[in-house]
Amino acid sequence: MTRVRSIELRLVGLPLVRPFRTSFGEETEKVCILARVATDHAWGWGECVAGVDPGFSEEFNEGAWLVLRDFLAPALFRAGDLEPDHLERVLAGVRGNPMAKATLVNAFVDAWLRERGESLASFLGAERDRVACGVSIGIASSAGALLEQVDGYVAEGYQRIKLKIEPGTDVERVEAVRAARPDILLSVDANAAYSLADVQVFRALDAFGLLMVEQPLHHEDLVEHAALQRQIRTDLCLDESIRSAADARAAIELAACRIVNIKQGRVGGLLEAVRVHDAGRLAGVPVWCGGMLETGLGRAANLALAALPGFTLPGDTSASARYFADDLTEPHVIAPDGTMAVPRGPGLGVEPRPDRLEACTLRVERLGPA
Ligand code: OSB
Ligand code: MG
Repeated sequence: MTRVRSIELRLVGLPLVRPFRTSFGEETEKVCILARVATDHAWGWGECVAGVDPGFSEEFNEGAWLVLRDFLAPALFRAGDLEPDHLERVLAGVRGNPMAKATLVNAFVDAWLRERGESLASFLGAERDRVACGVSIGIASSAGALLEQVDGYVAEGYQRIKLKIEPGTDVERVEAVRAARPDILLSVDANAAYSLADVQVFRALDAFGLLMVEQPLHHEDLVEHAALQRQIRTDLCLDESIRSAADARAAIELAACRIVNIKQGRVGGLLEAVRVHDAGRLAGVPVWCGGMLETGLGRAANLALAALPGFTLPGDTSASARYFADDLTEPHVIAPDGTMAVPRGPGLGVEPRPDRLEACTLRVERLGPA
């Protein structure tokens, strides 16, 4: 049993190496909340995957900060002695808000594992010590600029390239990349920018041998995704639509997708992420580890998760250099074969570098028992 003694919330900002544009917005800087949970014998870190605005989901940094400070942290303090198994019940008095919840679930699990000297990967049930990596490329200013980025990432070894798409340039961009790179594993991510009236776009994309089309339609509409899946050959993958293992089971049951993107932060943390993985595995549905442009802290959690046996497709688990010139942690690096090492030390197995953490900090608030 382990008691939470104090929690420090910290807003950090790190410039991205290049702007990341999706169908729902553009980011030039990664700004996110980190929670550091102190137990009697350890610290644990959790990174919140919410962004500056509620563009990807309803959650956003300033809202998540209040939910953490005024509801979730007090619930953890009131709970007293805890095991990882108790966490979600303790936080269940807050409806929704999976990204805020994930921050504390992951931070507590990290501290609890550090106290015991066990790695996160081993705790979650990882079976690999390296994971296959892909990369997600934002919407580029031109087809030429996109091809240049694709060439760079393929040269670095990335095993799968994902292109962000939006209405208007979708088919021509995919066609250009496919013509230049006939043999790569290629997928697209629409971030819910389309409707069922756009079925001809997805029929056209069927010609390019894509590994998958990620989240084409509205995040709340599983039935429409099932209707689209029936009309195209390419496998659909859901991201925004899957906020829990229950959502994953519903999507699979409805045949709304044939692949699931698991982002631990989007589903309420690492424990629920394992249940989504288990639901996929039981149904024979491949899963892969998504990303939210996390710093090296959040990416360490993703790497541990991606080492579970059901993660059979390369994830958006890219190297630090793909995001930041100077990461918060020691950099995660990609090997020429397109794999990255799963951290093996206690807990997350990585820490923020103190000087870098200070330099990136925008705000800190310390919380304790009432
Ligand atoms: O939809 O997968 C997405 C980043 C931010 C928000 C949503 C998404 C993404 C990515 C990048 O595609 C994944 C990564 O490299 O972290
Ligand atoms: Mg996505």
